Amino acid sequence: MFKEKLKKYTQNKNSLLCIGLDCDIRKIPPFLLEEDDPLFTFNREIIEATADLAIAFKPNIAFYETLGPTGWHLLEKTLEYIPGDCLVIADAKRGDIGNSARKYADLYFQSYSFDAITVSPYMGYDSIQPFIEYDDKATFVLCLTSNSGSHDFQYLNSGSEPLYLKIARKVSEWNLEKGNCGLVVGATHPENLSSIREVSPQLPLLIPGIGTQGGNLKLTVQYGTDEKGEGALINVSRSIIYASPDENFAEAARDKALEYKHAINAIRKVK
Ligand code: NUP
Repeated sequence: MFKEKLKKYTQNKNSLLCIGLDCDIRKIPPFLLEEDDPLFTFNREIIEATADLAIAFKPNIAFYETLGPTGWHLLEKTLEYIPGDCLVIADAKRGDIGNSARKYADLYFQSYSFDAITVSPYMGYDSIQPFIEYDDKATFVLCLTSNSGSHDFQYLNSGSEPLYLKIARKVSEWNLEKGNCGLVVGATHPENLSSIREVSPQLPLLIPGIGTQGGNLKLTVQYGTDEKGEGALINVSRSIIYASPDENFAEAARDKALEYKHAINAIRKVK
């Protein structure tokens, strides 16, 4: 079960850190371009250098799909390389009518053995139910995203509350079925995290937006974690994996990951 694994890894590793594997041929250290498979070498080195500090890795599927068949192969090889004591989250943001959503669910949870996936709530329950049916996996529903466009729809008033809170409430209801839902909330809206936590105290939160996007780490950890200082996965992608463009890139990524892990824990402690 995802929630048990999350708790166990959080406690065993004393960490909330999730590392985003958003590998990009234009951003990896140039010396790697001489390798047979530069992106795999990059992912492998990053995973090796940071796996003991992270409770999860989160490949954003766009960075793999963009390469066509080679990308799916890269994803496969990368997944094989991630150790068993790390959760693996497919940041795929899927959502479609039930009949089609089932195919996405089977792809990520059966053909590939991801522990969790991100999905869009826009098409409603039947578009998400096929993911929830996999009771040992987790389904993280976009609630309040980190980008500026989040203001276009997510804050719209839906009755007595903004849409993002309605989503948090609905997902809490869906969670009653199998206890395997979560929410995605951007670290760029830390002040809204506390109301989301209030509405959904039992849901794990996947929180991207720290580092390059400028999210507020202190408030994110304070408001995003549960009463035990757990129940959140704080994602950092570019600020860790591209910490250095030089031969020491993996070491630099490890240093950054350690820095984030410690910074998060220092805030958890005084929460
Ligand atoms: O609201 C969201 N914001 C966000 O950045 C939801 C996401 N899933 N993400 C993803 O998290 C984004 O697509 C990227 O894969 C990662 C953040 O990357 P970075 O800004 O730490 O490099």
